[in-house]
Amino acid sequence: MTQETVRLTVAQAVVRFLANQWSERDGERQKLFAGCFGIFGHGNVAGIGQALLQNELDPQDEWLPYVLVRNEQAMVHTSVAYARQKDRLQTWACTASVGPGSTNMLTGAALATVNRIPVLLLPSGTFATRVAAPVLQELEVPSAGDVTVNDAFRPLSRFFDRVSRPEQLPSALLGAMRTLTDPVETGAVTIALPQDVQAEAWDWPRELFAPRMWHVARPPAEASRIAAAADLVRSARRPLVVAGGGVHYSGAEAALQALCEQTGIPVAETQAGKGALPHGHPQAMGAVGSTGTTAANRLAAEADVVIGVGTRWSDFTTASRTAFQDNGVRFININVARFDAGKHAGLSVVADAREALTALSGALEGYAVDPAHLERQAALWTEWDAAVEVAYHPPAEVTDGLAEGLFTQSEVIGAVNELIDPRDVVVCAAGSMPGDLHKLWRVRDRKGYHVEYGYSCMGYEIPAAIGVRLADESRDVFAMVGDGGYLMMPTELVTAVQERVKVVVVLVQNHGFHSIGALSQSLGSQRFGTRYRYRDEQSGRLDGPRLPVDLAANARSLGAHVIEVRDRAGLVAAVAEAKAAPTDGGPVVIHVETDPSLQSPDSGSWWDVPVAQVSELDTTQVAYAAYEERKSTQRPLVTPSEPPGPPSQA
Ligand SMILES: Cc1ncc(C[n+]2csc(CCOP(=O)(O)OP(=O)(O)O)c2C)c(N)n1
Ligand SMILES: [Mg+2]
Repeated sequence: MTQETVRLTVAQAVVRFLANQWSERDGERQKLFAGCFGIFGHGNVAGIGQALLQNELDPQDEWLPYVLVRNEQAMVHTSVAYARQKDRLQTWACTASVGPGSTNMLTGAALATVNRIPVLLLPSGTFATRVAAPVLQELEVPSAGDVTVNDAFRPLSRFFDRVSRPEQLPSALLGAMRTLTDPVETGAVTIALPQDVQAEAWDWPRELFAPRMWHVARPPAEASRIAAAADLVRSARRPLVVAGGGVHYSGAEAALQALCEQTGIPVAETQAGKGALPHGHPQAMGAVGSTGTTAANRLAAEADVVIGVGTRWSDFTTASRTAFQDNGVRFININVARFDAGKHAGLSVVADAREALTALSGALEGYAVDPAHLERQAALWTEWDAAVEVAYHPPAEVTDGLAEGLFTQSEVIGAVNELIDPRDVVVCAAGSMPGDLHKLWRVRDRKGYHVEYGYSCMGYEIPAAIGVRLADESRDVFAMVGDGGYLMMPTELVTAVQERVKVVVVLVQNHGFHSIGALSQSLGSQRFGTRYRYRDEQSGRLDGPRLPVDLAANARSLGAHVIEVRDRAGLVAAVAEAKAAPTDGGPVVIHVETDPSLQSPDSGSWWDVPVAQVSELDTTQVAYAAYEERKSTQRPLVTPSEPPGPPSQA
């Protein structure tokens, strides 16, 4: 019997295939792709573009909605944010033109892979046949005829393929879907599609387009690993859980809460893990590490056993390996990825977080921390939370010192936190705000906190807010963005206008890079090159007057509804107005000015950034001395978590 085939171009086959992919976990099913973002140019306009048009006019079986964006990097951010909000069960495809359109996606690819969030990238390539080479935007490598700019995606992608012949497409597509839906492997997935191949026709087996379900696994832990982990916890006097993003992606919040309530073990949170326990839970100690709370960092410094759950142990989490100061501190790493589970010489429990935490609760029956430890947690938290309250509501002696119309950043964070709904989502990525949010934001819903701090990419905020909103229209989304971050990527406000997506952007104007300025100063570099100023005619340096930049007018010109805050009553009114804005009314921008000299409360933690070892500047020499002192507190974190014991008898 001859096989039934269907004649389509490669691009038509890609679109039809993607529209028919589904994911499933715990019996819940959803489309794997909500749609396709893109910008057309040569390469995709007549390939994927033609296929998307045909699909929109006559979706045949399934529709893959197309959304035009303004910047290719941004569309990857939007897809990542969407996928994160959907616990990695659903994402978008991104199509871009040959050359710069495609390489604009590289930063987004790196961000997706670093954060382990699925996104499908479809860069276009120059002619596979090379008959007209070099075409516009073609990279010519004299020593290697088959290299294109798209090879730059290889190290950034968890799966990469280039379809140079139509016959290669099915295996490329299946490999891409497998990677996107694998909790261990997921990240940026790239299928490079040369422009001629996109438009080439082929007879495809009809079953290629049959609806396909991709099961997202929950691998359980080996029983012996749970037993070993439980033994180690039982030996601990001062255990601590560090909850990472894996707690959220696995939906393990309730399992974590049950474990902590049963045992009294306190929980500290990474950026991606924040909100693992709701604010106010007795075991919730908040942020840990360089941007941590005094409570979590004190417990971390003293901990003898640390249970990392779904964390990649970034330097911000470990305060560059100074957070854990107990000499014999040992780690248990619950992680679906063996790579992460092996870090810090930990006892590795390779498993889905929810499965492993549930099993660990069972194995820890009868175990609880000392009641004195519970009291200590409560006292430490009360002390920190009082500091947050003051930061949210600065006393008159602080506010009186501020110039007219200026706020502290903590005050702005506090106002937004207190005035929005518990289910609303805060979005952020770079600048001084992520650290402040990590410390200060009170999370009241498991999906209420979305700070991208794996790649900490300026410009993520606005496109990401759109992604979060598209993923869940029942929540308002508040993107907190600095003036530096805003200037990197205001463009997607236009996309939000086009799609009538309600996102609220809180644009914090402080005339430059407060974060890097403070970092520079602490390293002895005198805030060099971090302020937005005119170049002074006399000094020749960037220390002239402030620039006459009006970001409120800029946002307004892009079609956003802009509210400019001028006083305290105005701040409250602005948030209320944004909340009340129509759900399909497009973006709202709240423009507020802050005085960056007033910092948020600090836990005295550290982040390792090298200082010049020799310098003519006094400031750098002083900073280097301080640096060496801090360096001496770094720990290698190599204590074996499992002593070998005697050899087994044969
Ligand atoms: C794309 C990108 N470029 C550079 C950096 C390094 N960086 C981190 S924060 C920052 C300044 C951010 O300025 P702004 O958004 O105004 O926030 P503020 O520091 O003033 O709070 C820079 C340049 C980065 N994280 N991302
Ligand atoms: Mg700034």
